[in-house]
Amino acid sequence: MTSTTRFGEIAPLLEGQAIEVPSWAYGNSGTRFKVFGSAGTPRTVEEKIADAATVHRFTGLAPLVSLHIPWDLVDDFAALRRYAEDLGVGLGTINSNTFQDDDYKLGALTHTDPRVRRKAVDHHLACIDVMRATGSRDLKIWLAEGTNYPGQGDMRGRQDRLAESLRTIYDALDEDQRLVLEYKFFEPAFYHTDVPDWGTSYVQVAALGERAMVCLDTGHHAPGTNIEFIVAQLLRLGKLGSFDFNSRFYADDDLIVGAADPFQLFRIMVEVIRGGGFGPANPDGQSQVAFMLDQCHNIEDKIPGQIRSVLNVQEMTARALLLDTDALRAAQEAGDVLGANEVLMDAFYTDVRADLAAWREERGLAGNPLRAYLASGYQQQIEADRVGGTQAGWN
Ligand code: PSV
Ligand code: MN
Ligand code: MN
Repeated sequence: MTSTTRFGEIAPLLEGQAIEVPSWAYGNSGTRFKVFGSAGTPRTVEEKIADAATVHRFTGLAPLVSLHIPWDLVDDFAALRRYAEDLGVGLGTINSNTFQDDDYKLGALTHTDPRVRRKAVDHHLACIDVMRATGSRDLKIWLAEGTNYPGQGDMRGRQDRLAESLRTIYDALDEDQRLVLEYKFFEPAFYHTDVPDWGTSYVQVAALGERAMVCLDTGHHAPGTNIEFIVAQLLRLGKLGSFDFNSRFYADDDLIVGAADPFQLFRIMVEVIRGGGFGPANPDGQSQVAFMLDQCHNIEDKIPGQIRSVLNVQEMTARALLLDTDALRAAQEAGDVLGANEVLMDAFYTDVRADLAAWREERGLAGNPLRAYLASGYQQQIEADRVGGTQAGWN
């Protein structure tokens, strides 16, 4: 069978693919050495959402925008939701932020001082109120907490306090809301981190209940980590809540997903599909796994960077869907080591770009969304309109 025939078979499965884009990807960002400004940077939350809606308009792949609080704090979140919906997108995951307040220098949800812990918990309760107004399903928690020196803190006591704080937050969620706990192996704490790995995140969310799950940020692992194994395990346990997709060469680089290692993204998508994490899981059509991006565009333009990112996810999803699972299973069961590997590599090496372009055109989208965006005049327009402003939020 030709790859085009096979593509025709998997094309319907691509239909509802939804990738959440992060509001902060549209702002200026950089390293601790320098943040380069870029023309046309959004001055308000509304402008970030308008840029995100533009990514969706050109790709049909990004119907939700994830917000970070307080970077995206506004007076009226219900009005912000209407504004987004008028532009054809919804508001997605709400990210809490306990990493930019002096009170949290030694911890937030884990702090020894009950006053600081209460303040951090209250911030999450405020985020849940935001979710009610925005219609968001997921509260995403990433904690910058840990210690820099052996002996500095009681690691075990910190786990206990974390569990207690998370319990209060989880109990405040509505029935249709979820909590996703993100892990990261180091940074900004360097000796120990309170939620460093999927195991710790799993232990903490498993204690909370069904609607608490793990968030896997692809950039948050040591070099050489087999991330697709973690994906398989979490799906097996029913605990993979969401992805923060990005690419890394060295640490938490936050580069365009699929740029550093498209093969890894393919392998991850193979396990997502194998584990039932792809496609609608609920009657409302929402997937159990939220496919978010968590990226920054330090030197490239933001909107084209986001367009490239969502296309990369779609491309590796299509290749993963092309995997001949019957042939793979037969080879695996026959102990045909190289045969099994060949089946997998055949799918990975299948060039789906022309098929995807045709698929887009059938849906009234441009075959090449990146070129279409660059030719649309939107970039020139925002560069002219947003002169002299300061960027929204803080990253
Ligand atoms: C932390 O490195 C992280 O991955 C978390 O998801 C934060 O919310 C995000 O980056 C901030 O850019
Ligand atoms: Mn992240
Ligand atoms: Mn990160």
